[in-house]
Amino acid sequence: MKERLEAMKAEALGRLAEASDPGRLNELRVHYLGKKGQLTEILRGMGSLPPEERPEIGRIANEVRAAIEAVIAEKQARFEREETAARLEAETIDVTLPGRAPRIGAVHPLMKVQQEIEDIFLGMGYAIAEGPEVETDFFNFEALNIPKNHPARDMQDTFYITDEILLRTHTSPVQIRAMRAAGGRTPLKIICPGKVFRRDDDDATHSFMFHQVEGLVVGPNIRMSDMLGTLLQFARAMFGPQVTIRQRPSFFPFVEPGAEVDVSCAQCGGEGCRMCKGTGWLEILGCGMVHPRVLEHGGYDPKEVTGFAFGMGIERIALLKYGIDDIRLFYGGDVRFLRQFAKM
Ligand code: 2NL
Repeated sequence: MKERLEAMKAEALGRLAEASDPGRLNELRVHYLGKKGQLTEILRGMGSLPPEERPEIGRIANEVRAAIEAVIAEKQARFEREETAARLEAETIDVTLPGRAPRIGAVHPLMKVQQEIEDIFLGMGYAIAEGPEVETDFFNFEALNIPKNHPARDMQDTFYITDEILLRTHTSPVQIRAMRAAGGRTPLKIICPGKVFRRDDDDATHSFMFHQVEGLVVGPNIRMSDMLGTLLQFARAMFGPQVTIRQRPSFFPFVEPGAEVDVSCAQCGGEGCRMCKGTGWLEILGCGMVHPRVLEHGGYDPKEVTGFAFGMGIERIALLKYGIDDIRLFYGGDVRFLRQFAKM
C-alpha cells in the first residue's frame, strides 16, 4: 500500500508538472484527491491492514496529499499571476494619447438675433416681458380690437384648442397683460420676444411657428416721432450705422395710424440689387400708434396717455441679416448650417 501511494505520488507530480492551464490542474486535483479519486480509492484498502501499520500508512497518505496540494497551489498561483500580467499587458492605456475634444455647441442663429434685438432695446431702457403661448380669445384678439368677424380669427389662420383657447398668433397678448399688470403706471417700455403660431403651409418664407419681437411704449405725450426715432436707432444698431428707414402707411386693427417700416438695403446701399429686388428697400417691421380701445383694454385712459407699438418677425430679420433665403433652414437642425453661426 505504501508502494501504491508512492507510485501515485510520483505519477501525480509528473502529470502536474506538465499541466499547462488551470482547467487541467483542476482535472488532476479531482482525479487524485477528489471524493472518488485515486487517494480515496487506495485508502479504502486500509481496513484490511493490520492495525499497527495503519498510522504509518495514514501519515504517508497525508504527506502524499499535502505534496500534491502544494504543487497544485503553487501552479494555481503561477497561472493567476500570468493571467493578471497578460490582462495588464492587453489592457494597457496610453495616457499620453491626445484626447478627443468634445464638440462645442452654439447659440441658434434665431436666438442670437433675438438676443441682439433684446440688447438693443435694453440699451434704450426697455424691459423684457414674457407670457403664455396658449392664450385666450380675449387677450389674443378681443383686447387688440380684432373684431369677431375678422379674417385673422378664422379657423384657417389660427390654431384653436377650444372656442375660447388658442395658440397665440402674435406676442401682443403679452403686452396687454403687461399693461394691465402696470395698473396705469407710466412710462411703460417693454419688448415681448417669443414663439407665435399661424395655420400656414410651410414654405421658404412661412412657418406654422415662428418668432416675434413686439415692442410697446405707453406714456404721456408719446408721439409718432418717438416711434420713428426709436426704430431708426434700432435699424442702425441692427444693420449698420449707414442705413436709413422709411415708413409706408399700413393697417393693423390695434394701431391708428399704422405703418410698415423699410430699411435701406445694407447690401447695395439703396442702389438696388438681388437682395432688395432692385428697390433699394427691405421691409423689416410693422408699427403704429396704439389704438385708444387697446389702451383702454390695457387699463389706461387714452385721454391721458398715448403709445406706440411695433412688431417684427425674428426669422425675417435673421434672413435679411445673414442673407439666407429659406426659413426652413432654421428649423432643420442641420449642423452644417448651424455651425456657420457658431463663431459669429
Ligand atoms: C408685424 C406687425 C405690429 C403691433 C404689432 C401692438 C401691440 C399692442 C398694441 C398695438 Cl399691445 N400694437 N403691436 C403693432 C403694429 C404692428 O406687428 O408685421 N409684425 C410681424
